[in-house]
Amino acid sequence: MKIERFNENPLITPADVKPLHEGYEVIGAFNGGVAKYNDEVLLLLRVAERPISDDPNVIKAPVFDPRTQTMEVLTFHRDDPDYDFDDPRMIRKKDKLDSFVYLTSLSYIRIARSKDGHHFTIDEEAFLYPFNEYQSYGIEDARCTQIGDTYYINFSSVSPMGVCDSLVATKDFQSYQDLGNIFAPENKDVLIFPEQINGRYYALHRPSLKSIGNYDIWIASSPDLVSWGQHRHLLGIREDCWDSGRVGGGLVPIKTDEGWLIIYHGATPEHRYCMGAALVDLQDPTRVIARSQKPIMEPEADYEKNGFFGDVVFGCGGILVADQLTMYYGVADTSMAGCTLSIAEILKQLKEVEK
Ligand code: MAN
Repeated sequence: MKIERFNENPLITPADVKPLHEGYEVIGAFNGGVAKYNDEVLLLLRVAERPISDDPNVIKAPVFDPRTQTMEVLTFHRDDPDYDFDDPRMIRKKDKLDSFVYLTSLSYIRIARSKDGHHFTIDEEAFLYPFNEYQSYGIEDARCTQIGDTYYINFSSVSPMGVCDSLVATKDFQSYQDLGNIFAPENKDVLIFPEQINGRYYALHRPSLKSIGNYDIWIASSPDLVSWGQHRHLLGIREDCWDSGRVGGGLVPIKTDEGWLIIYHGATPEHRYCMGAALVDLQDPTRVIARSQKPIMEPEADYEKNGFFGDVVFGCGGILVADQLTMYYGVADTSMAGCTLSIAEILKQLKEVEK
């Protein structure tokens, strides 16, 4: 697969973003959903801010209270025997290592704007900042689907109640209408299809299962984008494969003559994140036609392999012009990068699998 990474990569790094909070540092500007708005490309950046700690033995956890609009900062010591600090993203209880009790940063969504798709200016203010009790640990990983002149933006809302997926609608990227939580915890990587299919809206989603089952991609449909049902399993993890640990939707599904092209991320249990592709039926998107054996993109560049959480390419959106897809993707849970791919080539690779 021929991928042209932008020469300017990484396009946006934490150093380009001024923290909103005094005494905080920006440690991530990544996993940005993508919109084409008027003559600009917008990236809905996930900005992660962390309280500065001058003592390496002290780890801090920010928690936002949306009712009082105040931030509380909890302090932990690395030598505390009850807690595990091995994963820099979170603080876990030693007796419950499969989940976290606190995150070490708080994320929110800030917009980066560009006329040429390569050089971005970052808004001074947040676009989506935690606004309810489901978001006291932050708002993460926005995806954006344009339907008519409305942009539907969904994202992870994180709190002690879990990670759910929430939806807002905007027409101007200044104000938004809150449409509530569309998928209950734990669910991530929701991607709303850009048009109705046989009178219903469709979305990919990724429940994260604890007792039985895997981190697989499901598909649901809705009459109104708010109530989702008719859930079906769509794409599972594959043993001994690059996507053996977890899979989740990446870009808004792309309509092609051969079917809806699903560009998704897959990771190993060791958390190496690649991008892959699948094709589902145009009339019945619950039917999988083909799926790539090999990833279409792997972490190779230095900025993809090294960072806050290395070995991650995480596509969240793209802009399509004729056959050329410009994909914007988060790298190493740190920065944003861009690349171009050919849709025809992706389809060709998928067809080779069918044979
Ligand atoms: C995972 C990672 C983190 C994220 C939490 C909560 O641990 O994706 O980056 O903050 O989940 O969503």
